[in-house]
Amino acid sequence: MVVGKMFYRFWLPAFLLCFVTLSASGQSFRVQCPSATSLHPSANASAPYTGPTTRTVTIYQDGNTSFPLAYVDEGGAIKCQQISGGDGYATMADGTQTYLFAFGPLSGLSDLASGQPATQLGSVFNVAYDPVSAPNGAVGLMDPATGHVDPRPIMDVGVMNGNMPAPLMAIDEDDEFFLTLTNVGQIMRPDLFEQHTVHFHGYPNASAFYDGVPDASVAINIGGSFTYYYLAPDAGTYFWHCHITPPEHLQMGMVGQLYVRPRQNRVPVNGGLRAALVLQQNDPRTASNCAADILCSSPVPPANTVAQAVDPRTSSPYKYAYNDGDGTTAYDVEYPIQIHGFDPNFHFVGMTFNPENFAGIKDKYFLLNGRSYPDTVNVTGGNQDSNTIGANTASPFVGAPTSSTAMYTQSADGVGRPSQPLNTLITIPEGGKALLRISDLDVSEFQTLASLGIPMQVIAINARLLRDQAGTNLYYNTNSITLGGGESIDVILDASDTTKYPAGSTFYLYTPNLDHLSNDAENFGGLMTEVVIK
Ligand SMILES: [Cu+2]
Repeated sequence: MVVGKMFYRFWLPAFLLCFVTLSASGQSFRVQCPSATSLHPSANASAPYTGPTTRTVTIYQDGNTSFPLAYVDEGGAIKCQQISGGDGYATMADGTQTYLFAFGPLSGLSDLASGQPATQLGSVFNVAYDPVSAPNGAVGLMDPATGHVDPRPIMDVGVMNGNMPAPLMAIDEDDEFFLTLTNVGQIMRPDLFEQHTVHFHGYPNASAFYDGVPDASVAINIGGSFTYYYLAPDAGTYFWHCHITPPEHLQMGMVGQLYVRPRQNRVPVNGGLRAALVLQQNDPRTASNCAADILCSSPVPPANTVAQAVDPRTSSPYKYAYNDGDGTTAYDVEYPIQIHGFDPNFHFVGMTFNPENFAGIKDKYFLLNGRSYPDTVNVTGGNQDSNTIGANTASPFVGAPTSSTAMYTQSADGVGRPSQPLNTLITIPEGGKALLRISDLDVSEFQTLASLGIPMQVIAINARLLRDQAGTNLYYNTNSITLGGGESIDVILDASDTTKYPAGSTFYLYTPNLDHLSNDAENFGGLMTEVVIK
């Protein structure tokens, strides 16, 4: 058969065009959030915890030889989240716009805009984002079965939409967490071909693939997606960050918060907390011999008969920071607080095309959840306390609520949005307790945070309950804590004495490093926030 010139002139380019169109139609952006796994036959399963269940699945070798595999089911659910890696801007408390290398939300947008974790159940995640009908769904999702996404909405939402800190993540112990990172590129730095990763700091990761350390694993290129998988480990306050050129990508803003709620939260009312902890210690998957292993995360208290109860302030069963077995880490409200610092000169150079002075990093903005005082206490679209989105009800994309005094940053479409969605206004119900999940990802400075008036009870450091091997609590009261980058501390502010801490009173969390109580040249601000009893 003779192939005529016409073939080359018309059909070959047409064929190549089809090929290019197919490749460009989003095949490189994918998302993964299965509706069922062996461990969680139903994506939304999260039953009260009364002990482990042993299950058996049949697995196949060579396609035909089958044998049973037994495993322990401790409950939990499948949780999913999608994030972008790229760039954006944040506005500092003195009004200065600062360039970021940053992660942005591609799911859970509505929850994030109201200060909530953006981590979702499969039933919420697997519905394509719509400002009204699915404000927490996955952006661009075309087909949950294949994970096919449309790249256009991904780019529309993801480009220049970095958040500081990065999108908040929270999972429950025993959850399976599918986290998709999509690299949308850095439009302000087209000379860069920066990869990004997710490093879940402190996660006992058996697989380098999901650890995000590029030297030992994979990194995500511009135009690509990768789904990280975690089986939620021991409860505690962790954090996450990009692991590409860490001093640069961390200083520039690729840092986020991540905490794991304990299995003990799922003990039904009247169920024994200590009994649940004993069951946990007998779980063959996470068993640790606490008599011999100093790394045992939650030694069982010697004797205790505390049962799960209903918290009169929230009318819900008590929540706990850890699997304590004795109820001592119960709290009414929780606030994730991430400490960070920005060097505006480094950020300016990071936006331009000049070499960065790594050894010369000198922070001038001292940040709690990406903001300095007084912006730390400004509420954007809502907050954890009210759990309402306020003026942002229709969509985080509608724009800035007119009632808010919080700093906003103009996005690529000209609309102002909070790129620092988390406030740090601690609101404690009268007679209640607040859990502060404090993490620090500052690159260059140690930071001290002090509490005036309400003592800080330190219950855990680096996601480990302070308890000796005999089960004795080693919690201590202090008025200040000091952290370096890469550390976390869990603190309970106990305002249960209503004589000392009556409704209507205000207290302060601030740094006694007095030069850190400033916003660059502005001599009032920095690492400070307010605690309000109401
Ligand atoms: Cu990065």
